[in-house]
Parts: sequence; C-alpha cells; structure tokens
Amino acid sequence: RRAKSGTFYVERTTDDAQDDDDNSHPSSHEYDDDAEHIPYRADVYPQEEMIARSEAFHMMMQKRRTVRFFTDRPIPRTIIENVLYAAGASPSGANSQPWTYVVVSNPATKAEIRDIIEAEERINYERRMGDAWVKELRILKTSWRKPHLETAPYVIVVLRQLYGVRSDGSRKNYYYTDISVAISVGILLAGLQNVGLVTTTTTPLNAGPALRKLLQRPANERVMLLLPVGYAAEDATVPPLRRKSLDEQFLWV
Ligand code: IYR
Repeated sequence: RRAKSGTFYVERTTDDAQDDDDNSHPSSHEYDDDAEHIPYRADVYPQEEMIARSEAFHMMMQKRRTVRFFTDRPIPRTIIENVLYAAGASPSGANSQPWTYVVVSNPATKAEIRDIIEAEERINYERRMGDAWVKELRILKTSWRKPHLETAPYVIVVLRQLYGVRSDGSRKNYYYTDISVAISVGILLAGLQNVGLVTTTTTPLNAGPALRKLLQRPANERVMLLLPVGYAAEDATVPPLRRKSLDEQFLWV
C-alpha cells in the first residue's frame, strides 16, 4: 500500500489481522470492550461556513454530467492518485475495502479493452438488450462503438472482491461488497468532478470475464464498471436531460 506518511492513518490489512477469527468470547454477542479505539475529532465549521460549503459542493456536483467525448490531453498521474486515494478511504462492510482499481494508461492495453468491449457491446446493442432498451438510449448517443476508451488518457477498471484471500490462501468473508464498491465509486466520481475531469460510467454486459483475464485479476474479483477519465473535448455535447424534481427525490418525514 502506498501511503503518504503522516497524511492519513493506514489501518492494518486483513492479512495482518491475526485475531479476525477470535473465539475468546464465543458466547458473547456484545462487542469487545477491550478492542483498541483511537480518538476521532471531526472538523467542525461555523454554521455560516457549513451553508456556504454545502452550497458550493452542491453547485459543483450539479454540474457533473456523463461525458462521452474526450481529448487525449495528458493528466499528471498524481491527480488520478489523489482521486483514487479519496475513493479508497470509503466506508465498507466490516472494513473489507472490497475494491480493486486498475488504472490503465498503456495505449495497447486501452486498445485491447476497447476491442473486448466493442465486440460484446455490439452483440448487446444488436441482440441482447432488446429494442425497447436500445431505443431508450438513443438520446444519449451511446452505442457499441467506444472510441473514447482509447482517447481518454486513463481507463479505470473497477473490480469488486467477492471474498478476501489470506496469505495462506484461505477465504475471508466479505460483506456488502456491492454497496461498498458503489459508495467508493461515488466518491471517485465526486473527486473527478472536483478537479474538472470527466468520465463515462461504462457498464459492458458480458465483457467482465475477458477484461479480468486481460488484466490478470484473480478469481475472487468481478469487473463492475469502467471509467475512462480525461478532459472533456472542446466540442463535447451531452443530452439535455432533466433531473427529477426535489419532491420526486427527497421526502422529509
Ligand atoms: N452498458 C451499455 C449500454 C448502456 C446502458 C444504459 I441503462 C445506459 O444508461 C447507458 C449505456 C454501455 O455502456 O454502452
């Protein structure tokens, strides 16, 4: 694990956790009173500042759009690293951190990813998805053709770990892996928006196994989605989508 020493507290890895299967209190359904806890101090702001910050964050995120048109302008790796580190600080079921982010910048690998996805997506769009679904996507101007997977300087492949593997090869239970990875990706998307980069949340049906093989990822991992990351093209366009009304989205009880 790469850690900028001093900037964040790196928890022990699951492999280091010798006492994960601690049965010293087998009959107890209470938590361990003796478990080590360390102090936590949240950053607290004056209410005026809380309002200003919440408005600023909302305005920033309200501008986020899924973009399908990228430039090939390079992006310093540090920026992508920082965005990923934020995503890696997400909450997860029993702190399993069940995600693997594979960051692809090698042009040959990006080309192979594109080939794999286009081959499957062609079948998806032409046969598997069905007319009603494909028709609904027409306004998005999405199709089986994915040139942006090569144009964008980075393609982040997000994998979910179904279970953990200890150093002795035994399996470790993971919990809520779907929602854990989804939350982490949400933070990643916010991090990209925060630095002015765009992405296309790409969910290629049936392409997972071939991508997993290409990237030589182990059997406990499943491809969840791909995120080409780059600057939006100067002439990028998006459909004029409308967000649901507040009443449709939020209930106050
Ligand atoms: N997964 C395909 C098709 C697609 C499906 C939905 I639902 C979208 O909102 C957009 C695209 C793809 O990635 O092109």
